[in-house]
Amino acid sequence: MKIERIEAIPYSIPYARALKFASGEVTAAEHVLVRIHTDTGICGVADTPPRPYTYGETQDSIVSVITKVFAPLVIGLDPMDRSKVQQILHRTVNNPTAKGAVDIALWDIIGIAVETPVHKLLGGYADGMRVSHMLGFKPADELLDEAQRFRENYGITTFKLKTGRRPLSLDVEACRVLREGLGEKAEIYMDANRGWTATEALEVLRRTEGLGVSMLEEPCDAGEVLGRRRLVEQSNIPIVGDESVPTLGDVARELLTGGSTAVCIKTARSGFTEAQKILALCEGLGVDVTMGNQIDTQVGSLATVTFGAAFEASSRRAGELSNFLDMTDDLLADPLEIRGGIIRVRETPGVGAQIDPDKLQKYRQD
Ligand code: MUC
Ligand code: MG
Repeated sequence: MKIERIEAIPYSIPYARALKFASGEVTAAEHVLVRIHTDTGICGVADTPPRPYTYGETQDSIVSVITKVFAPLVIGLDPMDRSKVQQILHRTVNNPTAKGAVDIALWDIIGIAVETPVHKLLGGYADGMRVSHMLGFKPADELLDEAQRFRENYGITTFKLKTGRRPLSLDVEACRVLREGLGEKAEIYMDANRGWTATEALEVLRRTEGLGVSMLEEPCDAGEVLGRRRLVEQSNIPIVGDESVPTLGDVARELLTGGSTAVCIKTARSGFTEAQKILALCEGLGVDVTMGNQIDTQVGSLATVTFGAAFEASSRRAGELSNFLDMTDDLLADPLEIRGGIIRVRETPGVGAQIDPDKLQKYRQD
């Protein structure tokens, strides 16, 4: 089997409600759908979310690097030779979500070719994942309304609160209102997207003590090394690296230098091949992981659950898998469902993301 052609299709689907966080805001899924075609007729699919404020990628840059840089290098290769493809892609620096999508699309091809679901090829640990819902910036009473609605409608009991606002009291108050309104059983953790300094983050930890916050993700810029290390040393809860750990090498560096004590894995930026290496590194070191969200569509969320459910260590915690519910539409022909707080993997060969051709036609921008 040979890779014959690669499509990188920009599209835009509006969100019903904007999601705001410390590093940006998303009002539409202006993503890139990647399709890798082979000479056997098998086609692999993956979704790519441009996040300029995190990786410096834009919709245009993703289309460009895939069609002009990656495609000429990998056309003609066997999709089974994932390591060879990885080696070639990594000659180009950065562009993590463009590389991640190529890798996921290749896994999709392999699963279809061997008539096996990719979650089984990867590890087959579980057939689904518990879901965590990410709450963007809003007044505290609206956050509680949203969390209660998601608990009622979908059975979700884990919530990631976007923080990093100033004044800090906005986020402290949001934590207090959520804890009081949701009760002791709900899991609540915070993600500041580098919105604070280390000193501000320590102040928030002090003021939220007793509210049962389970983790704090990317509180400040990990590049401010001494402040970050001081924060990690003084924190009683795991400090999760996200933007600071997009690659295997970054994960190793941040863990070894005391920048983080837990790691967020995102298949959108690591694909399945590098995500496996990151997971193994964390497992070997006894470091907790979370399966994160890149404000993914259903196509992207299906990739996350496919990987997360495949291993014990990645399915211990709830994965961030629900933000597609705020989109007005999606490209997936057979929509994802969250029932009893769980999303199931697909038992069809590959990753299982069948694209609705009419929807793609409607939303594509090329
Ligand atoms: C996160 O965990 O930081 C915010 C933007 C994005 O792409 O992902 C997020 C969630
Ligand atoms: Mg994050």
